[in-house]
Amino acid sequence: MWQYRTTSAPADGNRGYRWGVRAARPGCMGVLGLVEPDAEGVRPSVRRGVQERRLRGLVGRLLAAGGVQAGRLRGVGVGDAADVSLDVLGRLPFVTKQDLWENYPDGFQVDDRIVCIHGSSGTGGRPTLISYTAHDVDVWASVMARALGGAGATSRSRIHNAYGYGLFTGGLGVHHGGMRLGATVIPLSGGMTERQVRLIADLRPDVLCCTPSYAVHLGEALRHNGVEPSFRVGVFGAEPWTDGMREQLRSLLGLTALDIYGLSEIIGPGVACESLDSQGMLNVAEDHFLVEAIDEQGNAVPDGTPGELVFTTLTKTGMPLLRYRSGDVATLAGPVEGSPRTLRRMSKVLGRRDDMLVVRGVNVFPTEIESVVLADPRVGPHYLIVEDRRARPELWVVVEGSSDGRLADDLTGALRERLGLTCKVVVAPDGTVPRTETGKARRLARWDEGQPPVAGLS
Ligand code: DLL
Repeated sequence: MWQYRTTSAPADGNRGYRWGVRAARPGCMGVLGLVEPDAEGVRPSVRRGVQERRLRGLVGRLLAAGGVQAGRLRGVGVGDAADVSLDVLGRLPFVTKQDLWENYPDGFQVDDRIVCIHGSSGTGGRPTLISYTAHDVDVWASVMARALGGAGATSRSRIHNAYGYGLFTGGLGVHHGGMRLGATVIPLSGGMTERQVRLIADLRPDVLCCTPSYAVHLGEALRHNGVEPSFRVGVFGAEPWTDGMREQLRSLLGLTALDIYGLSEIIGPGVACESLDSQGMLNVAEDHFLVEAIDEQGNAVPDGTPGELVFTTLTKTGMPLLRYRSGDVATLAGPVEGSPRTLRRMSKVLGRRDDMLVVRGVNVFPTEIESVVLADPRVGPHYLIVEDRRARPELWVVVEGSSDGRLADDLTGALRERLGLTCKVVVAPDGTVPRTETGKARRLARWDEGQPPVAGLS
């Protein structure tokens, strides 16, 4: 059990899925129709049948390709697709990031009709590369169109896309999905903020897509330049963020901030996304990406219990993965009762298995600290957690804010209450914490020796 202190055309040839973008009324941002009703809105028992058929299709493809995953399947006695069902999923072998590294660059590719490659630089700068067939890109466009549609985007939307374009999946993932929806995508990529401000002033886009940290940066730049934001909704992901930050984004940018989750290994953004009606959780595109949550021993945890997310790419053909351990910890839940969306949901990512800090025996996820820090209105959106490992392990939390003399003490108390741990809180002047011009925020630094990662620590 995790010990921490928070409370398109399917690959199996199934043509039953109708393609139907149901455009919402312009200006309507309430509970919207589904982009793919036959996928998002079917009875869970019907979907289960689709998943099982696709799981067999996947296992058949892997066995036929004869690669690493085929060897492992045979190792547990699976020699034929008919040997598997959803009921025995828990007995099938896992794939890990380590496996991908050991078979770098393309040892997990099982189809040579590759049309593009994406990836991430990942932990310690070791790249992970993922090959996509045209079919995979089609699946990606489809799940991203659903994600944007669920957030209220329509064919009349203008999507300001400030996720990075390139090897990173953020930019092109939103691009494919926005175009599939019939919306207008403005491909800004990250950085060159002055130009972004100018285009927001000129084009008045209604949907903002970027990392939450860049959204804050952009919001500050708009304010600085006296440009009124035009957004109604923001689809923010690629890094952890909390409900506290949701409020900050709302007040800075005047939008409803929704969370989007994904990882290159599985497809990129669009594995799961919050919709306006999903009550703070993210709908998992589980007809394409079967999801499990497991404990440290690899056993399934019940809904509502934090576990590591494991994904199986049911329909991918270029580099499909069976039971890929994401390292991301979240809880799972069924659909909102009575909702037209019948997909299973995941919570916001609570932390990463490998980011969990163990400080003097207490396990802490950085997101827990964020939710305490950002709940205090005296604190700005920029903060940095420093894990001081020089002698006696300490946690420093550097925030920006106007110190009224009590802020550091109040935060120390609130953090102690939440984490059961005394942190050293430093209130620093505006601009102390490094800003992200683009890409993912760095909110956690390790201090092993020498100079502190940010001024003001001793
Ligand atoms: O970050 C894909 C993505 C792009 C998702 C744009 C959402 C928006 P990678 O670069 O491979 O892919 O990084 C994947 O980022 O395993 C998580 O640890 C983290 N991550 C992604 N989305 C979220 C999120 C993209 N919404 C890794 N909340 C994942 C928390 C997230 N962490």
